[in-house]
Amino acid sequence: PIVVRRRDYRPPDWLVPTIDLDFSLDPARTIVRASLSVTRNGGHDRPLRLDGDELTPIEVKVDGRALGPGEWSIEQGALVIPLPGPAHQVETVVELAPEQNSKLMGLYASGGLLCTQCEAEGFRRITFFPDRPDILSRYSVRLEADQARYPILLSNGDPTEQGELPDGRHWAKWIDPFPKPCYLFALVAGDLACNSESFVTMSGRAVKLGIWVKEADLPRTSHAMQALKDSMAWDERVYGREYDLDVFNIVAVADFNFGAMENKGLNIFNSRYILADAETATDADYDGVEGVVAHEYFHNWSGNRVTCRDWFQLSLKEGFTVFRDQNFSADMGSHAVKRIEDVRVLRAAQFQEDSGPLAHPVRPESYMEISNFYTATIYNKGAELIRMIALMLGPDRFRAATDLYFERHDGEAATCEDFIRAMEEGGRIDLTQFRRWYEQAGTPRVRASLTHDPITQSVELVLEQNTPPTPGQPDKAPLAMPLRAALFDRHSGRSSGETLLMLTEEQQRFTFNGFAVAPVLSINRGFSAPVIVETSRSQADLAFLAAHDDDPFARYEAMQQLMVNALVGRVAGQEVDETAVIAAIRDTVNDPHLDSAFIAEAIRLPSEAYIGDQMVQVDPDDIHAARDALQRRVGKELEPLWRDVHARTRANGFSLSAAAKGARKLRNSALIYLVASGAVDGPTVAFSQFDEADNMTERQSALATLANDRSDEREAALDIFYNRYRDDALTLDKWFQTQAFASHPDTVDLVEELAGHPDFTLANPNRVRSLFGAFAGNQWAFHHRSGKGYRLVADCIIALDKLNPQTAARLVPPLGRWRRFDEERAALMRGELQRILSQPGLSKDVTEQVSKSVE
Ligand code: B3K
Ligand code: ZN
Repeated sequence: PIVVRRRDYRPPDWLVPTIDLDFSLDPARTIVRASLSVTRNGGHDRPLRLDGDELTPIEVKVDGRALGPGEWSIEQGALVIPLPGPAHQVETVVELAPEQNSKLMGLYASGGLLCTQCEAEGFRRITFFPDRPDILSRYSVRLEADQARYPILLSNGDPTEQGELPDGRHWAKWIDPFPKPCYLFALVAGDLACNSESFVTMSGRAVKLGIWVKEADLPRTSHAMQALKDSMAWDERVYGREYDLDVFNIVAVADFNFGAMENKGLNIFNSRYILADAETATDADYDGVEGVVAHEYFHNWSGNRVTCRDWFQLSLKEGFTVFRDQNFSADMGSHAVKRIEDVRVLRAAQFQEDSGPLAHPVRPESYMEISNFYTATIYNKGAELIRMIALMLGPDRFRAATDLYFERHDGEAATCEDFIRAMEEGGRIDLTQFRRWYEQAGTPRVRASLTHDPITQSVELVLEQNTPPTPGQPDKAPLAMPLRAALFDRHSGRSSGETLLMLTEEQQRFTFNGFAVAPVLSINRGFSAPVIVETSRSQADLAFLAAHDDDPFARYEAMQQLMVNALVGRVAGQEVDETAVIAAIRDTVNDPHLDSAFIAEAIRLPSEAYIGDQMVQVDPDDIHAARDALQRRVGKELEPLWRDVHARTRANGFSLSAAAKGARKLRNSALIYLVASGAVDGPTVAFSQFDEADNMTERQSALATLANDRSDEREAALDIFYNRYRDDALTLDKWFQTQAFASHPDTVDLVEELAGHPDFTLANPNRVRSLFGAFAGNQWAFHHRSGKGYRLVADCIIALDKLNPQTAARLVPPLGRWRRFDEERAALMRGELQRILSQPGLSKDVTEQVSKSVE
């Protein structure tokens, strides 16, 4: 495959100020007529080149005249037409078969609907067009379809006209006044019902909001609607950004390659991020709906009004928009818990990516397939970079800087460099060194050591940073990072206040005076920089912070570090004092000043994967055994506490209040420990919770707890769950996912069985992720020493690649982490990668991920 490089960017040869599209829709045979006004950009004589993917032109016209076969050509799928003048009108006609489109890119059919997905390069599967984000065009779209089958016809912008036609067909016209890149084009046709409400913007304009779903799903749309209104109000209040069209529509579809898509005025969503009710959605699902609705809405400014010049700038819109949605969700709920969750995701997904063969900078230098770069690095690390800038600037200067960015680049296709410059000018700061964060891959490690001098009553903090090499980047330069720090008096339990340390050198010393006794260091509070901090704080100091730190993230972190030390010690066969861990857990649960959601986060043992990340070589079996043993011990020694917490957090009726959500979270932690304790009634308590729950949070977590061990209750609960939800795809996904993620000795065999289950299908990405995505993230099961887990995932990748390469490629990274495992496992993993690579006709998507991973 061809490698695309950032440094090769050239402005487009031809611009397309306007495009008229006419769709005659039909699942088997859709006719697309496009009329483009094209203008030559600069003095050159290069032909017009319109990208195409699996398209054959039925007709090509220039300025109204049909061209003969010799007057155009097809090169690598693209339609190439030499044109004489500075401006022309080009018309093409193509035919599509949406029902045959299993890639879910371009125009496709999903559950009786016709819908589109264009980002990144799907528009070229719909019509011939210069498919790059720096071509901004005004769209006018006419849709025509069978009225009975497709009564609703939607596209971007505002609806203008509609009418009926003979033969039961009808049509509608949509005009989008805002010039946009083609990746934001969308259409939907189908039999949809609408949850319709209105929002009045800050300047007093009424916007008609519509959430379109299958009729039966209407009752499950109210949370998404509330989230949409809250996001609109939040963006006005926090960023001064107002919505700009008269309508804002969202459509939920069942078959979707990722979460959702921010098409201008017509967001299309994976239904799992729209539909929610107490019967089927967990609290995490509710939060997911709120976060993704907000994310896509916020793209209207960070992405649509200001878009990306090229795909190397993807984090310009994604990192910034993730940062915005994270802060929105924090404002809607708990800042402390949201930060903990976001850091957990960053560490689990981005730190792993950054330490493996697929590591890449936030602004990559090259790609084979851009779809492979919708990564945790672009999204989550990108968001962390914005967070650091916002921290360095403070709220007022950050707001001045984003105002400048939006004003300066409104209507443009911008770059990360444009963004940084706006931050510098609007925020009055020099980001010269900070820019390295965009160029350099890899997670920096910061060593912090504190020495106390009782004579001068001072402490010296030495910070040393280094970033390990990543593919193609052997040498790393020091980064500029803001580290929030505080020193605590170990007797009073109070700190002398927080300071922001700017680490810019490889090694830096900071001196603090007025400490008669050595203080306890709290550093990277709030996870102010996305780095790994290594301190050699004792278990006693960590326990102190776990009890006294006034930064909730730091407090959580101290708990995690305490537990990690105990677990890594166990794996290494060392005698580590675990009483500090047990005491810290007990004290945290009993602390009356802490809210339940925070307590639940803080007392949770780190995941097996996270423990593995702390070790030079991952031993999945030993890690599993160590975590299991510690969990059992905590369960046993505090058994009365878990019984008490489990009983007292039982709710009287369902509510989505923060307190109720927190209580459910804590209740589930208590259940996990209670069952882990080995108490004989563990499975019955879990089964009762499963059976009596009036909400999915408690039901699914009880099921997940039961799924870990052999018991009659396990089998009964799985059967009940299946029979109750077999007709609801999103909930049935949970049935697959819970089993694939279970810490059960037979998981690998069970996953094989489930892959043959009549309800399993490769055609639906949610189902694939529920089974194979969850399984590949289940460290103990996936890395079964037989290698069977690797084989199952590789089989899935090979089969899925023929249907849906994008989703297939997303399953590759877990196999690519072979360097972190013992020789036998590494050989088995590489063997599977090689087997995948030897398949004939492998997609560009999978080829890129596998070839980078196998070396
Ligand atoms: N921008 C889309 C992601 C498109 C992914 C294409 N492979 C959703 C989002 O980030 O909001
Ligand atoms: Zn996004």
